[in-house]
Amino acid sequence: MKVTHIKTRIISMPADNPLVIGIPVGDATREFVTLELGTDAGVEGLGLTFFGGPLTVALRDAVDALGALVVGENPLQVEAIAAKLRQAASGAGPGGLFTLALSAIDIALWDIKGKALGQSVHALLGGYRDRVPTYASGALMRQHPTPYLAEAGPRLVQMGFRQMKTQMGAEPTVALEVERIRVLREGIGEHVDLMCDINQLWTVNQAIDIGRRVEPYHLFWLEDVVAHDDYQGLARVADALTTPIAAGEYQYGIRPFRHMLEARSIDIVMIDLLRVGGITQWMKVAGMAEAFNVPVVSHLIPEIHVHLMAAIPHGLTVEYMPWTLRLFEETPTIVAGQLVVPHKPGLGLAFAQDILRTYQVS
Ligand code: SMN
Ligand code: MG
Repeated sequence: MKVTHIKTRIISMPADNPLVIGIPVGDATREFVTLELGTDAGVEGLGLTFFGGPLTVALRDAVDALGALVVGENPLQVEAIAAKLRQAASGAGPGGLFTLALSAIDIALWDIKGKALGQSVHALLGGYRDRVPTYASGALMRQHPTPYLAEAGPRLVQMGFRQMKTQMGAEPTVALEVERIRVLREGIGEHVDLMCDINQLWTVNQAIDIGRRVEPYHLFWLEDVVAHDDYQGLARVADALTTPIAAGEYQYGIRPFRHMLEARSIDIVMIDLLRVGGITQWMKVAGMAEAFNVPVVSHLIPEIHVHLMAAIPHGLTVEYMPWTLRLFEETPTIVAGQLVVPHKPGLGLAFAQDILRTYQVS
């Protein structure tokens, strides 16, 4: 089998989140680069990537340029293709646009592999379980005022979520930061898991101070409390708090995870499918985490991450950030707070052609 053609598109969609109710998005948009990789066997794989912001056009160009080098290759030889692309791109990796573009191709190759073999990607990667816990994300963000959280948290529980994530890092005082967590915990009760993301906004001392003050509300994890590459600083926070510390979404490639794990910076590894380099690299980090006895969680793109998190024995939960759902005809359902793993060959996804037609800008 050989790759015969590639097609990329830039999709610009309204920046909404179906879990956010009562807050208009205005005219904000979110950009995605989609990839369709065709083969001489008639099997087609799909991939996607983003994080381009104003560089989305450059990201699409990068996928096109790398994709052109994949034409003629055997799509089942995923590592060989990645090695060829790395070498061709010279020093343009391991971070940034090169890796984001490589990820789209890697994802499409795994989709092809699954379809060609008649197996789901989840089965090819390990097939550990059929359902994975999931948590509501993006609905309780730091720009939403505390009274909104008091309404939105219980609403997510009514929708069936048993886990949800909020954010801190933008309130003017420590007391107001803590108040957000107190109000949310009171609203959702004791038996719902509550995570909190700081997105690198605190110093080590702030993280220890505020982290200690919110310990009575037993957060499921505190995420990215300080700069993503301050491994020693993160380790100080992790030592000082009982609350598990999660990080990893900002890391490019696999090697930074080695340093985080060696420094004992984190209690939970969060892997971003696009920044790590696609499915192939995601699984390597998951293996590294397992060797350190540290659980794994995913970042964004729940439709694809469901396969990966269901393949490994030490996955905690899939982030249900519903940004990409509308790109696809059908996405995994949630039953009793768990995502159901699709059993169709490959990723079990098909781009929604009407959405592509409506929102394609290039
Ligand atoms: C996040 C990061 C990037 C885009 C959206 C949301 C956030 C998360 O850090 O963990 O969901
Ligand atoms: Mg995060």
